[in-house]
Amino acid sequence: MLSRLSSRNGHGMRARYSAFNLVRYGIGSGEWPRAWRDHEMKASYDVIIVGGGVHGLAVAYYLAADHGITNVAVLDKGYIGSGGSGRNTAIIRSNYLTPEGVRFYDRSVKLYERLAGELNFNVMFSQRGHLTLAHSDSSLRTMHWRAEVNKLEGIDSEVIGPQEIKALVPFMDTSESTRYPILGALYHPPGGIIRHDAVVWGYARAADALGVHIHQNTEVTGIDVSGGRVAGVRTDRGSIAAPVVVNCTAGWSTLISDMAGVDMPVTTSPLQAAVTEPVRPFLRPVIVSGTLHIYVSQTDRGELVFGASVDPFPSYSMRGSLEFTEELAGHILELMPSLSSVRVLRQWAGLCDMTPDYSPIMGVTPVEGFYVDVGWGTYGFKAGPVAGETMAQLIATQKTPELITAFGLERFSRGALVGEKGAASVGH
Ligand code: PYC
Repeated sequence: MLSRLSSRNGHGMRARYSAFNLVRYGIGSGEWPRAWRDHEMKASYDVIIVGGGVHGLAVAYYLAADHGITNVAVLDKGYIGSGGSGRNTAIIRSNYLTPEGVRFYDRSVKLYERLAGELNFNVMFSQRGHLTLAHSDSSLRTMHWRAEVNKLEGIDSEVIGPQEIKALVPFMDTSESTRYPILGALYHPPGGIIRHDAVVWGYARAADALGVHIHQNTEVTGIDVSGGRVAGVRTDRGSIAAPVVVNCTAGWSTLISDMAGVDMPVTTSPLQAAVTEPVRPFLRPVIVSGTLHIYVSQTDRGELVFGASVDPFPSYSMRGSLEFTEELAGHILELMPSLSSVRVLRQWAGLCDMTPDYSPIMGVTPVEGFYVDVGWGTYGFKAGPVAGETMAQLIATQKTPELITAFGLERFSRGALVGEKGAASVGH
């Protein structure tokens, strides 16, 4: 496996990276080759992908690996992974509420499970379990609902009680004397955390090795449409022709779609997160409390990664705020008073493109050749692989894969929403 980069559907190729290289470049005096290269921008490509996060890079990778479509450019106005892919809290799970959501995110978990081997890149996927706490009868009811839908779809999820929670997280106060006693939790053993930048770099390296061009610091300023068909994009480095353009942006998805004349029912709000100094490993599962508006996990380096609610206003700001830190600390200490002397090191925000039903918008648009993979709200990173795989299949075959038929843009005019708010880890 070490010397194979990808063997999906026979489009595999030899990797430039192998165990031999580890000795040659790690111990010897050779220089490690660049993981992905800079290229001259061509005048035309078969497919242009706007957005160099996990979604855009995954679409490029699966186009090349699964379908042999390699004349592909990925454009990012910054560096790859500098948007939502580098700003999320890297939680992976498939314990959703709707059958459509469960099936879709389960495929992503399966792809993530084999990603390190497939890309020959350690993405550090740690399936340490995921607990969504219930502090009220109504949230316990939703946990039971999710558990039943999950089980029907073959997903490992069940509702457990305070004693079982205590066995999984011994330091947590599960007594009845707290302000918000824990009544139970949805326990999802396959859930966990991953190293988000490694996923971005792994897809970028694999896509590059298969012939994809990655153009960083290349901002799309316009999209050319002629006779109802997409014709190409304009960028701050010149124009590029292409019969297929895919909008894989987060935060700017409405602005990019507007350039093609396609309206998106999306509003954009920041979601803040924070990380502490490293402490001894003491927390194995990911813990989410909707009532307390927090989620927390401990990384392999020992840092605690926290998040809370989406900021209650639309904005493109990606800065942290004192209000957030204050509220976060208050809520964390309700749940884990012993963390009172742990210091927060950094905080930041990512942009969440919220749709009316909290499900994504994926597939074709009224402009022929213009595709969207947007509207991910607070669920985007975990969907990267399955979004890449299904969008690549749609572009290559012109047939919408079963897994994403429910997520088309036209569902808003049909009133066929896929309500996924009940599966949020994040307060809204
Ligand atoms: O859906 O698991 C989730 C999540 C955590 C943080 C943001 N979204």
